[in-house]
Amino acid sequence: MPSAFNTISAEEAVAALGHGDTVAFSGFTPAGGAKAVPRALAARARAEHAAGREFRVRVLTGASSGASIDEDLAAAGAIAWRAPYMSGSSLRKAINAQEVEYLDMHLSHVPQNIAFGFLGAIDLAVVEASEVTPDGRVYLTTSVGASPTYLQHARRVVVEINRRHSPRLREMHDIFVMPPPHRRSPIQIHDPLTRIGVPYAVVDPRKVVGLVEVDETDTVAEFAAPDRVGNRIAHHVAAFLAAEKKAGRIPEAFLPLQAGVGNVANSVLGALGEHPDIPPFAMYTEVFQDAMVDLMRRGKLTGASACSLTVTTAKLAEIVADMDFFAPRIVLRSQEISNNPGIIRRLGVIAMNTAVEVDIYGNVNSSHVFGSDIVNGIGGSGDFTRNGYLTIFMTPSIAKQGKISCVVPMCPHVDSNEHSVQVIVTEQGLADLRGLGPMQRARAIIAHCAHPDYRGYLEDYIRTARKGHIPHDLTRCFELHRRLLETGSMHA
Ligand code: 0RQ
Repeated sequence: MPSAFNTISAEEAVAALGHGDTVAFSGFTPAGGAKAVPRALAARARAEHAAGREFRVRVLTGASSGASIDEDLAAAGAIAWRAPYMSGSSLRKAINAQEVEYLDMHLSHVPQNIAFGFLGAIDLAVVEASEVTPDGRVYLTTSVGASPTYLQHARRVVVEINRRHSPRLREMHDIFVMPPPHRRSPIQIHDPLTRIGVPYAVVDPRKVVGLVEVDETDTVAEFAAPDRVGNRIAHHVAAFLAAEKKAGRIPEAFLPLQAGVGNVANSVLGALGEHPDIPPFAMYTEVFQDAMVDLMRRGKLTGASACSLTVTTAKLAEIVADMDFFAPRIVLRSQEISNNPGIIRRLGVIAMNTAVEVDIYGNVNSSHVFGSDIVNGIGGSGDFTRNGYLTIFMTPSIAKQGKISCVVPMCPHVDSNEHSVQVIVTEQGLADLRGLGPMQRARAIIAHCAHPDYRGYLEDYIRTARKGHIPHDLTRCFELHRRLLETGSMHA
């Protein structure tokens, strides 16, 4: 069928953009991200800079992005402002050098903040799809993210039609855009696989300035093979959840799991899959990742709700080749729904995320080294941690060959606080903080999670700290961090 829209080049797609404009790209992780247009935008920025003209744009995505945004566009000096999450090394450097303003947000908040103009107007949305119909149905690819909202609110829209992706991916999509408050009814999701929407996002066809033809895979990196530390953490988590079930605090049918991205989360899923006392389970999570494909095939993972299919090219090919099996078992939703606090609370999700460091009272830093240098961002970890039934944070007890203790007296930046964090796990062991006051938490975290090299220091800290509900010594609470800055190690 001939398309109702013009095919344009990626260069034409960015020709009308001006300095200071806001561009919203599809993509949640590299999955389903716009590819050709951000590269053309990087080239345009380089040309403008070479001609001595200022040219930087404000950039939104669903979450992190593929290389063409957080690497190429950032390296071209084309980004002035970025939200809501990122994970590229070029962009990280520019943010920490204060060359780019970065707004680190709970991912579930993005669509509403856009709809109500908290983040300003969107001049152009660039969204990857497998098809757009003349009446404006946009069939997205490997992620939903915030694309339905970007399509709705952008002044102009370019659709990257990516021929590489199977049109059958739409069978997994369940797209529902929440009406504004005060006209919201309860969201009728009672099971991770409940569907409440339609398989397409909607755009006003009059806003579509053109289609850009693309034929490229997502660039999702392979996971490293699980290492000893990851395996120990995974073992502790699996044993804990099995014991919770035995104690009747998790029902026989189990509860849906959420797992953050990364090697540790991948190892934990693998360990849960192997554990004889963990029954088949479902996931209500943000990112569908590689380990979940095998778990699903083995019947250990019965179904998953997510916002993106962040899988390697080989795994995606496996899924697409067997859509009759996978499509009924995977639902891809917008981030407003995949990370929705009300649904997470209702379903009783077990949230498992990774920390940069934790403190002895149970506060978690997921995002800023020394309290100042961004690593990636809070991502969806806060959405799930604040609202989960059981909320678990995992981290190795030490980093950089032991020069850093990941258990410290006070986190210099807090993403998830002592009121939300219930369990902390390192390769040393697991601290169950439920029901414990601050001193009890400190003793449990030091005894079970801190590395033996740092336990003495932390015990001394609570012994000598100023008494109070939460004992602290304001002259020493960042002593480990100061040592690290001054000498390159937290060791005395
Ligand atoms: O540095 O890369 O130079 O070796 O920090 O550490 O151990 O490789 O950690 O890749 O599992 O990521 C929290 C960043 C962990 C991630 C974080 C150094 C360490 C290394 C990375 P090198 P690891 P991982 C939903 C969930 C927030 C978002 C989230 C994250 C580097 O999990 O971004 O949870 N989470 N989203 O050596 C200084 C410390 C350190 C340290 C480690 N205490 N001080 N440096 N490092 N601990 C998903 C989405 O929202 C999409």
